[in-house]
Amino acid sequence: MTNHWIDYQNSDVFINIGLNTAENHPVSMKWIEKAQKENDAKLVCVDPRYTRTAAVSDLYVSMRPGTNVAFLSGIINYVLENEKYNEDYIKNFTNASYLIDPEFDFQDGMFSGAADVNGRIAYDTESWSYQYDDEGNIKKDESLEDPSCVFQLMKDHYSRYDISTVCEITGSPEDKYEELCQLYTDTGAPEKAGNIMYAMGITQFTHGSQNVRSIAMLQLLLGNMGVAGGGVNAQRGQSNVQGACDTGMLFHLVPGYMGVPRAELHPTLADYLEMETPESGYWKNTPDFFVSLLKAFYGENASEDNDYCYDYLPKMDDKDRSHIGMFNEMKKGGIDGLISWADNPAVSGPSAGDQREFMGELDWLISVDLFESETASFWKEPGVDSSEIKTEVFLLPAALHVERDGSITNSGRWIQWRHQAAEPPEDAKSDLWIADRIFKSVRELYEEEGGVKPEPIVEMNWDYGEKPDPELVARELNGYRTEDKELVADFTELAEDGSTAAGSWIYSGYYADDENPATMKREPETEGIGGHHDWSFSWPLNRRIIYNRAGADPEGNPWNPDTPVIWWENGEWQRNDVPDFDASVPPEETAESPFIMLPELQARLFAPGLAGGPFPEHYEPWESPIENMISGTQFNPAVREWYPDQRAGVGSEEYPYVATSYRVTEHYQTGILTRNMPWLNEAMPDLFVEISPSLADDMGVESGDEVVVSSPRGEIEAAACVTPRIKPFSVNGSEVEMVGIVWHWGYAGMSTGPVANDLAPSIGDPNTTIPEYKAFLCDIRKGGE
Ligand SMILES: Nc1nc2c(c(=O)[nH]1)N[C@H]1C(S)=C(S)[C@@H](COP(=O)(O)OP(=O)(O)OC[C@H]3O[C@@H](n4cnc5c(=O)[nH]c(N)nc54)[C@H](O)[C@@H]3O)O[C@H]1N2
Ligand SMILES: Nc1nc2c(c(=O)[nH]1)N[C@H]1C(S)=C(S)[C@@H](COP(=O)(O)OP(=O)(O)OC[C@H]3O[C@@H](n4cnc5c(=O)[nH]c(N)nc54)[C@H](O)[C@@H]3O)O[C@H]1N2
Ligand SMILES: [Mo]
Repeated sequence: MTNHWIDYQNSDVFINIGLNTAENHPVSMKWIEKAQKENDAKLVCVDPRYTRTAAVSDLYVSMRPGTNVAFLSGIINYVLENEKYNEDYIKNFTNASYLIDPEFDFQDGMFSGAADVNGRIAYDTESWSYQYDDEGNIKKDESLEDPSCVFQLMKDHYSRYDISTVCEITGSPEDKYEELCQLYTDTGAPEKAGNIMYAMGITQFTHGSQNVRSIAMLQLLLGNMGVAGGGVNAQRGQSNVQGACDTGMLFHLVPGYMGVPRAELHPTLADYLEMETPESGYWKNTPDFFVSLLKAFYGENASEDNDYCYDYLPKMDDKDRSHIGMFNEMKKGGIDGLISWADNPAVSGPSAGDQREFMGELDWLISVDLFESETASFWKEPGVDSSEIKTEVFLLPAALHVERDGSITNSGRWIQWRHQAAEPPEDAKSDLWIADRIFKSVRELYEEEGGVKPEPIVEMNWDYGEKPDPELVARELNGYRTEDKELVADFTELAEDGSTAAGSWIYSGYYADDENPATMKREPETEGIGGHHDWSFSWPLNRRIIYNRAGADPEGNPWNPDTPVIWWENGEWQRNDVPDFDASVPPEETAESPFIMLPELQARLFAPGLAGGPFPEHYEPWESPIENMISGTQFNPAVREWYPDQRAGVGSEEYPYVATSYRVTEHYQTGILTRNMPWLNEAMPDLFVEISPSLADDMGVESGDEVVVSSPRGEIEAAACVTPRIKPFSVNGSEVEMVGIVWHWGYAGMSTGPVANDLAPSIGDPNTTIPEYKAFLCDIRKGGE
């Protein structure tokens, strides 16, 4: 999130797109309702079905699953055609005026530079470059009129997304869609703040990254970034999913959002630093952060002479290490053992039935969990012959989050400490304790027995005490001077000469007082736009609204004087937040450089770095009932198809319905936590799928009847819930019916049911590989016969 939940009280209009705030993110709902009730703010809900969020919204607009790019592109086109953008903002703060290589082109759904590499489109991005003058400066046209400038290219690209074309694709009612366009684009007025919130109904697609990009572009055009009540706000998932990403849980990143080194590209530390460090922008400090990370990992063993033990760090090879890629490798017998830690892929993974089968190729599997999940018990799933499975399975009982100390980081980037409230039962131990034991035992084995390469383990810096102390982990995350172990005050103190160590640079400063982070006193609140800087710590630097230079105009006047973030007055910067720029200089020196994390220092309306294209383009999901109406390119050409034979073809007669999947309040994820609670099972006892009254009529089923849902990957039985909250979509003149699937069940625990993900396809976004859980094809028929 660029902003945070309490800041929602400053928003004028919200778009809730691809998430169900009322059910899945109830804490933020409170601040939306405050804005609605006290400031007459408007909430728009965009969702294929009428949710509980829709029920409290001021405007609900439906859309067919998997058409978010078209939906958002229509709003962008509306902004451009009706000149709703904040002109000052886009001229000064974005790359709207940059000239792009004249070779750049877009034809029939494909950008210039497309080349077929092993059956998949990999773009050569040379023609997506900026034009440079002789001195190496980017060429610009401040009038925004040059046909090669980003603004004109955008107008051209988006002119195809007029309201009626968009609604033909998305199946949205035109009147509601137009109402949304008007209401939301009014936040292009400088004093208005529009807030776009999203979650899995935006990301879980073969074009998920481009969906997010579309949101960012819309917010930039309207001048909604950096202001109070604005922002691009991903309501993150599980309570600490933000913290997990910050500390390196993603397969392609090390802690602090630096890329995992690649064997081929980065054989030495010097290669890595040279290629990964841009010449301008804040990332030019990458060497300080990366070397400090190596010092945290390898301690005194890391020195300049040995490249700070860079060779010990695992490197990425040409294998795909994403979830789908890992299971594909498992299928081929390429993986001996799996530690499934607080994870239940037997239910949560795409084409989960196949993934459970692939687990049988493992020699061993360790599940670290509170309960025996479907993953831990995959070998005794009903219908499976256990004698055929060679995998040895270990179950390590873990403590629940209230049974241990530690921090979690919420969607607003707030790092908050939690104290242990109860002792874990019996043998259950905290995850830190378990990790510590495993590490120390493995290290002991390497010390005693040697091995092919013991050094990366034996020389690792690992010292959190006998009974590992989470505060020592916190200390390391914060960072310290290696000489005297004194904590660094913030990441500006980190250095590339080995004199500092830091486990995740963005966290530097959160533990700096060496006090308990829960009770630490922070800067007092100033003017009061709801920053609450004295409560918890928000990375980076306790800044609550990032890119906040863009919250004031080039001269330093706040766009909205009622909710100023940082503004220039009486010859100095006044602040309601921690400045995201050099506040020792007057406004004119930062007027054209508010987006400090990019080398251009200005935000990208045109993004040359993204797989799939510099502008988002509508493609149908991998499986779709219709041909792409806007170009001849059916689905995102940049995706990797793992199992093409598992795809239902365009307009498939066998699988004519669009399936989507979602959550209910009463259950959590794969259900292991909640299906072991009798009272929650009573509230929500069985797996069900939601269908429209018209589809139910066609099928001759009523609510409560058993139905069978099938896809090329598998088949499940569920109870039908017939509800007018679901309606068919009118798409290009024909009706498309949707099947809404709740996915919280499996065969383990107290309440059992089929695994909905046996239906979902193993296909993902080319940038993130997040699977397309929210738009695929299925059939549904009456069951129990
Ligand atoms: N009670 C409860 N709360 C949870 C969780 C839980 O399991 N239970 N899980 C947590 C986690 S890890 C996460 S990631 C979040 C997820 O939070 P959300 O993203 O809010 O969760 P979902 O219910 O999966 O999906 C949200 C909505 O997307 C809609 N949708 C489907 N396809 C599309 C589409 O193409 N476009 C649009 N605009 N909408 C679409 C669905 O109808 C659904 O209402 O919730 C967190 N909170
Ligand atoms: N069809 C479909 N599939 C989806 C999604 C969807 O929207 N639709 N959403 C996806 C998303 S966003 C997510 S986040 C994933 C979630 O997928 P998973 O992470 O696999 O699902 P969880 O149920 O959260 O599983 C976590 C396991 O951790 C255990 N656990 C809980 N607390 C602790 C703890 O403190 N320590 C340990 N060691 N274990 C603990 C739980 O008991 C549970 O068994 O599912 C994905 N799958
Ligand atoms: Mo999630």
